[in-house]
Amino acid sequence: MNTVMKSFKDTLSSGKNILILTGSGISAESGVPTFRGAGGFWRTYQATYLATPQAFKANPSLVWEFYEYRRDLASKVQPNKAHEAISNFEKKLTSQGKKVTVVTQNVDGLHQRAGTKNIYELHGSLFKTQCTKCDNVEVNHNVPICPALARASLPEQDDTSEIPVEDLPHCQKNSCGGLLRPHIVWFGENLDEDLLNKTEECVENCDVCLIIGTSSIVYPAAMFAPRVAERGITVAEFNLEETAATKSFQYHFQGPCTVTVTEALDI
Ligand code: BV8
Ligand code: ZN
Repeated sequence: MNTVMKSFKDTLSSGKNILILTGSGISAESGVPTFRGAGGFWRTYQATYLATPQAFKANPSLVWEFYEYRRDLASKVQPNKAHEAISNFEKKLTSQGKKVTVVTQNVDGLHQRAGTKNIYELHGSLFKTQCTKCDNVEVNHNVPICPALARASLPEQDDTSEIPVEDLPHCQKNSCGGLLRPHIVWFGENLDEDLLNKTEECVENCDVCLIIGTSSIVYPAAMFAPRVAERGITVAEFNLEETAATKSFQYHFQGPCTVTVTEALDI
């Protein structure tokens, strides 16, 4: 093991309150495209357009096709060694009376399927819906979520969808009948206040921080790890390449996170 990794692991071994921040890069080796990679959603399908309240208002069927495609994909892939390493690390440290918190930007649910318990999904979940009329939020793992979306595929460049709005998922709570939307934070939407407060508390109290598989471009998620570093706390970045935030961190471990994270958490 190289001396830099050894020195990080020594620091990690004395940590009692570990914050682990993750982005889409941690799910890449499971087969979930990242937002900026070659097959990324954004480059090809303008997710920055589709992941907005404006797009949903203008064309709810197109946005639902985009999300059903991702629900189908996420339900078919498996957590990878990096997700598993984090889950095993949490179990081990918790048994020693220490605390591990995962704060993820991901909406694919792979951390939870790998067994992670203490997790905040900053940007929501592909497997939760919220009602546009009564705001009811529900877990929904049905794939397809409704018959009309059974053949959802990534929408082509032309922004059309033949699915009539009445065939999209609607609220079953009481007799509401409101149109459902994915329980996802879209661009231009605020994050959940309670989740933000809990994340801020971790940022202020953690004694070691890992930031894994994120380009640190999207705010406010991108500001947490630099805030930890400003407190003089050790932050280690795990990424295939340097990012916008690398210069703020004490450690940068380059490579696929199934290798680097697995090694780092094996303490
Ligand atoms: C907000 C859910 C207050 C959706 C997501 C103009 C108008 C309005 C807002 C803004 C504006 N300009 C800027 C903003 C703020 C905006 C923002 O940050 N925009 C960006 C584009 C600059 N933020 C917001 O709008 C947020 N809300 O600010 O509210 C407000 C309100 C009104 C007006 C102003 C402000 C809400 C942001 C949440 C958006 N929702 N997700 C969905 O999933 O469909 S964001 C989504 O993209 C992800 O959740 C994630 O956060 C982000 C993608 O980033 P990454 O996860 O980092 O993925 P990426 O592909 O970029 O990078 C992958 C990394 O992994 C790479 O570095 C790669 O090298 C690495 N990697 C790849 N493979 C591996 C690997 N590393 C290791 N191993 C590997 N194998
Ligand atoms: Zn409702």
